[in-house]
Amino acid sequence: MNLILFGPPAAGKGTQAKRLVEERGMVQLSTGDMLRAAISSGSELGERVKGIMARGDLVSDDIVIALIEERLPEAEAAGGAIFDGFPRTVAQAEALDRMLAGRGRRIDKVLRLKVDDAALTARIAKRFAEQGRPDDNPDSFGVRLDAYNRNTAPLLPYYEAQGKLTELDGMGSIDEVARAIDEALAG
Ligand code: B4P
Repeated sequence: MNLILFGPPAAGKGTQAKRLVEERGMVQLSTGDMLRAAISSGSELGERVKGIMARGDLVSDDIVIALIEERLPEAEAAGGAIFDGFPRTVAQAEALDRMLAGRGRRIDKVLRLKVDDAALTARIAKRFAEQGRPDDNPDSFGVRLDAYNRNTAPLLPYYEAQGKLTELDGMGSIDEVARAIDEALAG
């Protein structure tokens, strides 16, 4: 199964993807994690994206599409992937469909975690206080939310038209959201 976890920044995509990896052995393809790994390694790619991410802006489509393409064989070998934080633009969604179709695959489900802005802001303020992630500062988080509303939310009709979209309440506890995801995957 190829699954997209969809939602605004801090909706819990990474949190839930990691649980699904542990419980179901699925492969998580998180462009955010891949970009942060590039920054930590001090690679040329990391240097290019560091400032963009710290500001809260989206990294260019070419970069994230190439990162995903590189990992698709691994996901295919494992029987599918959880796409976490990708796609974030219409161009990325179209590229993903093309890359999967080229391998005789497709996206099976898109699970949207719905969380209101006040709850997102509270989660990120907590993580910023605890971990100090550079893009969790209030200014950058505002930019991230704005990027979601302008570039990523317009993908919802794209997946709805394909009959793949399931809307889930992402406001509950991590365990409650996990149960809602498991029910959606069973259905
Ligand atoms: P990401 O790493 O993808 O995003 P994230 O904001 O961390 O969101 P996520 O939804 O995974 O939240 P999490 O589970 O961690 O992106 C970071 C940046 O990378 C982007 O701004 C952009 O610059 C770049 N980027 C990545 N992909 C890109 C792409 N495709 N195109 C262009 N640029 C890209 O949860 C957040 C917090 O909430 C955690 O502290 C967690 O413990 C807590 N939490 C989770 N669920 C909760 C719950 N149910 N209740 C209470 N707290 C909860």
